[in-house]
Amino acid sequence: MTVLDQPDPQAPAVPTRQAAPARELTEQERRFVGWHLIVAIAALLVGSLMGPLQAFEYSGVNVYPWIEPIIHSYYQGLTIHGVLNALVWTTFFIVGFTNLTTIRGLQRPLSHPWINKAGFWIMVVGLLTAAVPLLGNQATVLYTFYAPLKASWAFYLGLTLVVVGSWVEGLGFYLTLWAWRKEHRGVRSPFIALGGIINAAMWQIATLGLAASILTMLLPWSLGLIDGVDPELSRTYFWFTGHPLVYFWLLPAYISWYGMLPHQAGGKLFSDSLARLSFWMFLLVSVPVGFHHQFVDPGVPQTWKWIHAGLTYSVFFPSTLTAFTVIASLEYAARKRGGTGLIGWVRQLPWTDPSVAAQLLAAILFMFGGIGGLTNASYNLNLVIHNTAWVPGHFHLTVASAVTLSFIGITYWMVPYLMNKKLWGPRVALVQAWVWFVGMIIFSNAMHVLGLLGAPRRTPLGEATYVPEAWNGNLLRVSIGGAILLVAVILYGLVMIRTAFGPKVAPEEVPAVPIAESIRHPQLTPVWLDRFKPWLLGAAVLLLIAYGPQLVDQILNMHLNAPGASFRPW
Ligand code: HAS
Repeated sequence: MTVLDQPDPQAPAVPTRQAAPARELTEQERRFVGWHLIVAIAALLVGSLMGPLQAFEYSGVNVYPWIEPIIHSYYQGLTIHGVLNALVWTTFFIVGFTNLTTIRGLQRPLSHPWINKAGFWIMVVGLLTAAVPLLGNQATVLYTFYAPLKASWAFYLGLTLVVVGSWVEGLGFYLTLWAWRKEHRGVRSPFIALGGIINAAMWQIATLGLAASILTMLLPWSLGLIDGVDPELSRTYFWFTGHPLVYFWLLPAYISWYGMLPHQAGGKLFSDSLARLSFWMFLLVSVPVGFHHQFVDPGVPQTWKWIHAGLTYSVFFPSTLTAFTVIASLEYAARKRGGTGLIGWVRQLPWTDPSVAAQLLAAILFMFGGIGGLTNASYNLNLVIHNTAWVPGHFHLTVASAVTLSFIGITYWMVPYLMNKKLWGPRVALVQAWVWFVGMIIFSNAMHVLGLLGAPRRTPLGEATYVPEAWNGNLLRVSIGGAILLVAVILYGLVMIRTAFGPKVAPEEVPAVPIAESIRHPQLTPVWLDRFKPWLLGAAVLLLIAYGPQLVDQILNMHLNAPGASFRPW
């Protein structure tokens, strides 16, 4: 027994932990969550096939002329890759996963399941609407769709519907939490449910920027109702949403790292209070940092860039808190399994479990992605790396590793759970996680180095005439990393498809949702870490201070004079 297992003599009396059997999801609920995952995984597999094409292009292997009837250019491939992987895979996975964490965390059905169903179908209609111009080369505007690049109206409408659908599902989550709280007065909300719902609330605040951009400018412009757009204002709106978007992706991985992975590793959550604190901090400071993506934009005064740079350092804090708490939880688990030594305990973690290994490898890569984020956030260092290959290097360690590899790890228990199946080829799944890890190290390291050497991002460098000798080795390493990642994607597809089409097993053979108990009873968590109001109020005030004056100024000085169509470069 470790010190942490001994009862705290100062602790107030708390209700004993419920011994009642856990309420797992019903068949119908599993099917509903499963539909989200089908769309998500299909988007990941298709989108990921586009990535290596760009990586190969870097070393001069240009496959686009061969696939011309389907994909017309490097830029169309890049747009499909970004939209499917960064927007569709993530959003559908996250909303599906939040359904699961809400239902399983609160141990009750959704209070208004029809609201969530309506939300899901709105998202699907939106996706199909956006897919038509995307595949038809009428929305080759990259995943950031900066004006004055102009897409078909259907692309903007489709994206709007996906966001609206996610809001509607969010409403379903709030109502369910509200119903649960009425039934459990004075009881702390279970962490995995609360975490998902904080993320949904942060997403709703964040996407106000996107809504303003599309509804007041991009959609009317693409429909010909207004003649032009204001590119600066549209970028400001975009990054109002764009930076918190990265935490919308990240927080479900954090739910798993805090609330599930410790259990999978054989231990407990080190601190329920710290886990909640980090989620509330994300709600507070995720949004008012968007100008760190606009350090070089001429229309934003320097003072505001400095303010957002400072706030960016505060959004660093909940992640360092996460590193501390999750590593402490893992150490606790490993020592229980006999681990010893300052870092020797790491060996005792269940590395042969593909779900655990994928998430650990994702978190290790995130340490490097996080350091890169710190570099990006420094106003002066950002001038060196902005718009270079460094930036995709950074986000392949974050969204494509910390997030995507974690989600992949989660699907290794979640898909069998939802479908009453056994995971096909656990060894193949384990190899898949390691192949991803190795491929990503090679790929992202080369991209970072290329960025420092001055290689621009979003450029078919294989075609460029100005490539200096010093870039060549790194361009080749990008292609090699891309090829290894392609193998990892194929292995993932194989495991998922074979699992989905494998035989059903008896319900008792299907592992339950892994939920980590916290070392201290959650009831000992301070009540202010369980309340939405103070944090929402704080977020609104901070947002008004950090964005209000600039938004008012940019709106009052708006110039709708960028015509758009003449800028189509494809
Ligand atoms: Fe970023 C650009 C700053 C995090 C994604 N970022 C991007 C873009 C994307 C992106 C997609 O300040 C490009 C957008 C575009 O297309 O233009 N980013 C940051 C900062 C952080 C950060 C300060 N980014 C993320 C995350 C992302 C993401 C997370 C996706 C999910 N980023 C920037 C800036 C730019 C930028 C500028 C603009 C660049 C430019 O000029 O264009 C921080 O939140 C990072 C904090 C992270 C840490 C790491 C903590 C480590 C943990 C792991 C613990 C390890 C464990 C494993 C548990 C402090 C939690 C233990 C293992 C055992 C075996 C024991």
